[in-house]
Amino acid sequence: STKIITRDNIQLLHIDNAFASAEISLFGGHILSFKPKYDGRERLWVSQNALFDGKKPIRGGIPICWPWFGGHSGNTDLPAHGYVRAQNWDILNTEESDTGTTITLKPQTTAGEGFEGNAQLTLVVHVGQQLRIQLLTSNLGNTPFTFNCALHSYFAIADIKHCELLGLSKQYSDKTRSLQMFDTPQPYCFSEETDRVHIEQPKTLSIIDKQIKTRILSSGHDSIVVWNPWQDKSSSMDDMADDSYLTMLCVETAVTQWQEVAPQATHTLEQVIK
Ligand code: TA6
Repeated sequence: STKIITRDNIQLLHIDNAFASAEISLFGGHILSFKPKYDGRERLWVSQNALFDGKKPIRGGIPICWPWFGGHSGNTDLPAHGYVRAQNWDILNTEESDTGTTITLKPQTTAGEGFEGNAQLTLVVHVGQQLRIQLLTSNLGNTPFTFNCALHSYFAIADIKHCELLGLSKQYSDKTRSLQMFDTPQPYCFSEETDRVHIEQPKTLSIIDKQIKTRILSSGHDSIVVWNPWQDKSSSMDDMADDSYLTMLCVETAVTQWQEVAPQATHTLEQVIK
């Protein structure tokens, strides 16, 4: 079943079926919750101080970064991670099947300052035993365009200090150390602010958190971004509590290197959460 509920200034689509429950904010096309029925464990993290004012991107869940990732390369006045996560989206279709519920959404416009392409953006969310998110970028024009995108997923964990990330092996670019390259640590544990772009395309990643495993399957990506703000940054962000960093970890399936889309072509970025 699906129903629309209102929270502050935002409409939330609540999905409940035999396999799982989920919640998607129509502001930002922003998944906020995914809870499989078999274990009842919430996979996603949303800040207790998140704003639902329909203006500021919600802190947590799965922000849709599009049509750029991070700061805009040409204009620092433009919003970080593009502009569709701060727009209202519309539901194009809702389908119930014997594997779950599929919701198709799109932003009210894909045009915005800082991007010239004639694009169509579609988010397809399948809520079943697993959560499957597909972000499709189509080129409706007759000239190619380049873009970035990311599924900037915030995972709920019991304790960042007893958590390990499996599946990355190449060097990464460290945003906390002037983008210098470092070897991926084995085991990959967390003890300080972490903001890393791993330019590699693992199909499967696992977060092991006090023996609880969350699996993340990716495709259509060229990078995996790993972020934990740690204590000082957590305290400095008005939509995070001082101790927020202890129970969240961002593992983002991303296209951070410029991706070209030819006329009439479609790029699909996919993340599956188990
Ligand atoms: O996850 C990587 C990152 O770009 C970090 O540098 C940090 O800024 C994070 O995204 C959150 O960005 P936001 O604009 O949502 O506060």
